Amino acid sequence: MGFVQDAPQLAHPFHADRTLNAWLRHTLPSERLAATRPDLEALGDYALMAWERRGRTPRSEPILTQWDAWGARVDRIALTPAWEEGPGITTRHAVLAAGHADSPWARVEAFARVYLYHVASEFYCCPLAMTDGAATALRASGDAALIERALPHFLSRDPATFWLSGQWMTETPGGSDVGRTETVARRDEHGQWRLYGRKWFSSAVVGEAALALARPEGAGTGTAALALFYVETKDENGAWRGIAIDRLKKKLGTHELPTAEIHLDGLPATPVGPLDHGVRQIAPMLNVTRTWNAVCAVASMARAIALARDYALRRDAFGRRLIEHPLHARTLADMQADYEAAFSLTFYVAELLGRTEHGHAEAHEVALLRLLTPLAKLWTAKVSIRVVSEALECFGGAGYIEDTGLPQLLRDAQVYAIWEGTTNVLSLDMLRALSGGLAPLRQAVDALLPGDPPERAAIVTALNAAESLLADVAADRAALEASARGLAFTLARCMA
Ligand code: MFK
Ligand code: FAD
Repeated sequence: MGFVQDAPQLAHPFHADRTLNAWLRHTLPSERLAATRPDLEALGDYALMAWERRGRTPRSEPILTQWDAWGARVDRIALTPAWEEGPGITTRHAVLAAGHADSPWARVEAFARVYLYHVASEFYCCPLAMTDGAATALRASGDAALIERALPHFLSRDPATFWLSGQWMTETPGGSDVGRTETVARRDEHGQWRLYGRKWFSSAVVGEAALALARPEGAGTGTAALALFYVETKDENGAWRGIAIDRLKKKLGTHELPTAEIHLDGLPATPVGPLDHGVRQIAPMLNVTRTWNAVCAVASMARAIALARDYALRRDAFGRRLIEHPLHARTLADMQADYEAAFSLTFYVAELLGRTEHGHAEAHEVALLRLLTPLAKLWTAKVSIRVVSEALECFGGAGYIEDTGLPQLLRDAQVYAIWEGTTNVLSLDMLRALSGGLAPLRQAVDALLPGDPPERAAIVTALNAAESLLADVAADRAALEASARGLAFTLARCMA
């Protein structure tokens, strides 16, 4: 046999990640970092184990069995090994629960865990994100009975009592425009609300609960007439409660994630808040899942770059290691710069979220959080597709070959820009959040770049240009919307 290339080796995702470690040292008080470290180490170990296992084991996907041998409708979903391990690893290391601890650092400590766990989780982080979002939305609703019922499960540290929640918004007429929701909520003869309709993308169909948008019977059309409902998917015997799983979707990526099309036929439901303005009620969930999305997009970049960097130390071309070629080294450095900027923006949002939730944020920081959440989501999604694609090219032909595990990274990255609000929808959401102008961004730049560092002038110039563009198009809604994506990219780049 002739030459055989060494495979890239994954360095320990926690120990070897100088960006994460530097940020944690900079952000967390030392005693909190010391208390968090064992979970971060363990999640790094798990990520390493999962990557090595992936190289040895053929990939599997969830399988839906709709009928049993005797003709009964069962709708059973067999999950992949990483998903079977999900509840155990998640609860043991408080991947979700840590974010709800009583501390302004809670979100920082939780999102560091998410970042380390995400790629190994095979998108178990998708329902985790939605569960975190559901916990946040229920808390915000102030509904004591629902909080008491669901939060002990959502935030459980015991796999036996841990529940996942779905987020059922998208229907066939609209995923962005949820005002077109067709699912109807109707009271039965006992006064129990029940849901009837079809949810077109349900990614946590294996979850025990969900928050679902539906239109109370007789309510008007449009978004404001929607209500938000809490549902539990199975009865005490484990049978579906008025839910049929029509099929699992065949997707470009996220293959381990069971994303289902479902029909609801009398699913019992409890209103969350008043029987209208359901989108307003679910908004805290949207903002939390969008933050998870940004963290996971950054985690995908980190993984792709770590592998590409290692490979550059092992692969020879033209008499030298790849890393010794100035242009290849420059390519990797540019990817690293994009990733570090995306990381900084995302984890700054995590810091702001924790501070805001615990009443430690100043007024301009609350406005900043509202504005930076869609910007971080839309920006990191796009950068991650670009950086992961570039990382595949760093392997040459091997980057295109399935059993290297690399193509999956690119297929998976594509989803970050689509779900939880597409790039355009989030650019328009930025316009909603910008109604007070750029002042929160300018205050952040002043706080983050004290003195007169060289990058400050360029950022201020870009913000000035964005502000005058906004002023030019403010009176013309069509022009404003057409400019929204460009504006969002400019503002996100400035803040990153
Ligand atoms: C591993 C990675 C982890 C990530 C997990 C991801 C899992 C993926 C699962 C999904 O994809 S779940 C489905 C996600 N779907 C979306 O994100 C929907 C995208 N569409 C939008 O975001 C639209 O902008 C939206 C439906 C929210 C609103 O459309 P409308 O019909 O134009 O509503 P409108 O009247 O502008 O807003 C209704 C209210 O919500 C307003 O408040 P008021 O009633 O008080 O006036 C808005 O201000 C408020 N609102 C909207 N977005 C908000 C918000 N409030 C706070 N934050 C927001 N982001
Ligand atoms: P559309 O809303 O039809 O959008 C089509 C295009 O039009 C997009 O490019 C969009 O940016 C653009 N567009 C729409 N409105 C505007 C506008 N006003 N201005 C400019 N451009 C606009 N949903 C759930 O509810 N729960 C889930 O668990 C879930 N899981 C998912 C899992 C996967 C793998 C995927 C891919 C999707 C999942 N979704 C889920 C659905 C997802 O949230 C929607 O696909 C997404 O919100 C877009 O909605 P849509 O598909 O109807 O596209």
